[in-house]
Amino acid sequence: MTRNAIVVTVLAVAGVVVLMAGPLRLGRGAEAPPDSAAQPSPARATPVYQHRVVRSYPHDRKAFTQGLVYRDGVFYESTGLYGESSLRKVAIETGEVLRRHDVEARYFAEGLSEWGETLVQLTWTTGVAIAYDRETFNEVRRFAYTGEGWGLTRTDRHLVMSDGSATLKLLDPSTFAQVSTLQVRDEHGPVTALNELEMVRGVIFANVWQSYRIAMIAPDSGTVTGWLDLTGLLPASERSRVDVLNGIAYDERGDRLFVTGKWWPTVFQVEVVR
Ligand SMILES: [Ca+2]
Repeated sequence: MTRNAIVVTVLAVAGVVVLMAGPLRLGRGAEAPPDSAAQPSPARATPVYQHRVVRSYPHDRKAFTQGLVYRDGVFYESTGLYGESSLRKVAIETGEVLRRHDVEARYFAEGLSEWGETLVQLTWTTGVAIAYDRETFNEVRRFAYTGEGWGLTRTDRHLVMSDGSATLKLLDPSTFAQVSTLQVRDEHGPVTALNELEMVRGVIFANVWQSYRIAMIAPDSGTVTGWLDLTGLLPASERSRVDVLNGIAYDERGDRLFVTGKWWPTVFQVEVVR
């Protein structure tokens, strides 16, 4: 066989193989699932977790809750509205107010976080954060911030402040200077109306204003890694004369997650059902 004859033979065999393989490939393609690996994959849907109520505790119906913190067996609570704003120390089991400081009537108190031996309270649009001694509620100092202050929590190094947008601000706790920001988003884009905050085992929980949802936010990227759906948490019989869900506290040692709302009669201990 000449060299040319070998080449022709090889090409002919290859052609037959291609002809045979053609229909075979088409057949296999038709059987493949619609979203095969060859297609660009859509953004993954963020998981939505349900909740289970573990226990219920009484809550002051006159508390327009803006911030809730757990520490050493009690709640610390910030309540809003002009002329009604307060800082409170509250017994969990009974809802009894153990200590109360009334905030000046020109301030609408907002988010609350602990830092060291102090409690730090925001005042919505007035750009003033007030630090109190946690034991005595005596004012220790004031900080200035720009923009609105809604929710407040902390990491190991920073305070984390929401302002109703999709941006969380990381603040230097000794000066309130803005260190960086976190853009919170899920697969649909920015997640706005972030309100009360709580750090829960390294994840920032943020309840979304006027909804029954809590976004679970990765603190390094701002990505919402899960949604906690609290729909139906407040029984229908308790929904009169209440405002929205607002208030998240976490007992790290007891692994207890607490949520409540503005003027709600109840603080719920809830479990995330995964
Ligand atoms: Ca909180």
